[in-house]
Amino acid sequence: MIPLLSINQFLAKAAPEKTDSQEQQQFLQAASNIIADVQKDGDQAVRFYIEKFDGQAPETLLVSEEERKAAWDQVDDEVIRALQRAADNIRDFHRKQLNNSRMMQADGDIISGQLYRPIDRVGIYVPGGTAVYPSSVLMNAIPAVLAGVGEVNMATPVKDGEALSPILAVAADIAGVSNIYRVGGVQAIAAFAYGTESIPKVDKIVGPGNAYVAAAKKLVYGDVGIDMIAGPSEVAIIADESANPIFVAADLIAQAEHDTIARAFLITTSRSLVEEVDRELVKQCEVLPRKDIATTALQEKGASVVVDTLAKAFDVANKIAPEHLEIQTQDPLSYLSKIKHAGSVFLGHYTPEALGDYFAGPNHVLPTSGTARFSSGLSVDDFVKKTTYLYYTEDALREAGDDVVKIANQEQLEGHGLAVTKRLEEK
Ligand code: HSO
Ligand code: ZN
Repeated sequence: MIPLLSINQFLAKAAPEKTDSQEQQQFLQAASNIIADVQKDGDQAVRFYIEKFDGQAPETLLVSEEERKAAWDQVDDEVIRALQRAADNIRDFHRKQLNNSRMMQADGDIISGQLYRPIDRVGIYVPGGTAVYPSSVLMNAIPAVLAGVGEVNMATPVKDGEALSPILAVAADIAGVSNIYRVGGVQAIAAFAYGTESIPKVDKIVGPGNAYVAAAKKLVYGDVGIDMIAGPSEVAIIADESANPIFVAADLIAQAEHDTIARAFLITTSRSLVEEVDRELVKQCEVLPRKDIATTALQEKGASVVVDTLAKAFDVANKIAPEHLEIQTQDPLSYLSKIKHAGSVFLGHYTPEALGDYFAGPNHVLPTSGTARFSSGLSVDDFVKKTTYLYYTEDALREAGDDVVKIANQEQLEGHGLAVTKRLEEK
């Protein structure tokens, strides 16, 4: 079910998909027209595009307090408790990422340091469509709230002006979301980027979305901050002969069921495991509600490869820089030092990615398509800015003055040098 490839074929298949530039241009063009309209006509344009893409526009874009309260009665109590426990774990993990403002140097004559300050307002985009992901609400909003963001706004589409999915409303409450707006797609990104009569302009937009949303985020970047441009979700599993084929297959499927373009890779030192996993994939897919999606993804986007040693397996995984990396081997913790590029890592036979997707604490908004080579998953750092500061006494400036003037002269910026010498000549 999942093709077994040579190392070179495997690396070629696992390489980030080339963005077909013509297709990309179409997404960008469509997004840019909508953005221009929302910038010009505000709510009126937002409503026009909601009607065009999602059917009837809701009476009010903002979800009322009453509707948010009512949602709690429509969600099973046990589900609410599971979400609360997940939120507690996510909060505990992300709280430890918080940095304090600090002084770097304080010797009397010179004081310097760094302030950490939260972003004032953020917009969290939560996709609609076939799947509703309350876990993504928790993952995006909790780090923002912990970082001290003043206003966490959320936008999500609804079909035909209907009520918001109650579980998204409950997750938003648990996470501490301030306002929820019933709008999706490019029009939501544009509204967050430039503001409309009813939707506030934010300073940063985070959260995944489809190709149009990704194009819109690219276009508004600069006027607002964005977190990342997310591609199809991926997992790479490194497994040795100790791995259980049932577990390996289950985790490949958990990835593949996301989307027909989701990518699931197996890198193993055991040829017999490949065969056993493949048999399991067929068996487990058979009874899966999203069987068609998972099967397509496994066959078309998935791959397995057999390598001689685990060292080679890590080489291959580091080249892919996967969003998720699972290590289903003996003594998994001993391999931490071998990991160079990966979004998030799951160690051992009893740590499925699903644990991290929903519950354990680390974030599930992660760099895809090889971007783990240079970027990281969502964290509280995405919601704070660092401001440096400096204080010099006259004596300290005298000490540094000559050097500053020399560099200023090299840059032919005499005014810079004068800003120093004028002060030192005064007396
Ligand atoms: N695996 C997805 C996150 C997710 N899974 C949400 C289930 N719900 C991307 O990391
Ligand atoms: Zn998932």
